[in-house]
Amino acid sequence: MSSKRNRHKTNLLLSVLFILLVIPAFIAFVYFATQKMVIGAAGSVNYVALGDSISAGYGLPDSSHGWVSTFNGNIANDEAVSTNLNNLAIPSLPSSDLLNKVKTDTVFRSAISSADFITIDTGTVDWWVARWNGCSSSVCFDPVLATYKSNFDAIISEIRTLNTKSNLYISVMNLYNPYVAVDTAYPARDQYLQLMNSYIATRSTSLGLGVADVHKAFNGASGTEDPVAKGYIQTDGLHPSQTGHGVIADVFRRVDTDGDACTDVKELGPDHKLGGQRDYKNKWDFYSVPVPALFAAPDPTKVFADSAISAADADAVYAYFKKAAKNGSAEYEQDLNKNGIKDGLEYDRGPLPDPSKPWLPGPADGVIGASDAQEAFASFKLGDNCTLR
Ligand SMILES: [Ca+2]
Ligand SMILES: [Ca+2]
Ligand SMILES: [Ca+2]
Ligand SMILES: [Ca+2]
Repeated sequence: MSSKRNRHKTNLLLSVLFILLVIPAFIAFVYFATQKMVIGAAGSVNYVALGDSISAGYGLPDSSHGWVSTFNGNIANDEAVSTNLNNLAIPSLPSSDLLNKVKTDTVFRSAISSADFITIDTGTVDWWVARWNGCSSSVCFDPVLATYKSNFDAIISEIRTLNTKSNLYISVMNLYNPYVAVDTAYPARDQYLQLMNSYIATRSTSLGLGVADVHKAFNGASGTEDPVAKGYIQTDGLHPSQTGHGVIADVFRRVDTDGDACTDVKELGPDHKLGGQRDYKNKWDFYSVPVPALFAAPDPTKVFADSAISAADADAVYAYFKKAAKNGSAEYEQDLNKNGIKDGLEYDRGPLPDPSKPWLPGPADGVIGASDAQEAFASFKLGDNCTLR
């Protein structure tokens, strides 16, 4: 009898244990598995590369090591997402042919319509063909430039018609000049290349595109540096070498359109802790400030906001609050780090536009209050950091 009672007791105990431990564990397992699936689905990014031989990786020992593949890996790494790369670049494709592809090719149109990231390199072939034909003056370059401008606008317009996602990101590579050292007798060639680049810069600003300033990386800020001498060009004298491809990928990766120390790629990501869930066209949505407070810095000309938010950022904001800094006050109006931005604006933010997103400060409201310091401190506590790793 006693053994029967014991068995009964054991069974009862096992049932209780089952209810208390196994069922909740199973529910938790199902819950987290579902969450993971949801995050995985949201974290997948479609990247489409449009362009010519530069994006196609022409002439490389292994074209899968071109800048497009590297940049695709950068997106995955920087945003902690999975990516689907569709490289549709075609060697020798001038801008007119790219426009035609975008307008009529079903493969292109389908890929564009579901893209999250699009990179474009176009114009090099237009310019190169004119040069190859011996063009060295405005007579033959003017029509090339006019056609390019019109194609550029039409390509972007068609892409935006096909894909109306609010977070579609398009970044455009400008043109480098591989012949800068050999074309010194024909200045019009470089002048027109730079006119094409000016157009890319102007239109990209008004259309909200990122610009990868490859020209600056290859030809320097002066435009006169020789990329061949830097080892960026293959022996054909035109296409980027493996080193050159690495440089191009890095330029695309580091594009920071609004200049808030978080890259466009980072800001577009799904995780605010990595710098994501932000706007790459809003300079004030990452609460990093110059540290220490500029008015207290031994050499303020060397102090700028960086890509990490620490307790010291909140301290610096608080220091401006203690100075009662506001529109019109000395500390607010001066520009001690000489970056062309009133120091007060660099520390000032407004109330959170969306309290469910405490990492997204509101625009400056003219007063650096204790609440500003609290917002900065909240961002620090959340651990937001957009540093590239
Ligand atoms: Ca940025
Ligand atoms: Ca931003
Ligand atoms: Ca300043
Ligand atoms: Ca404020």
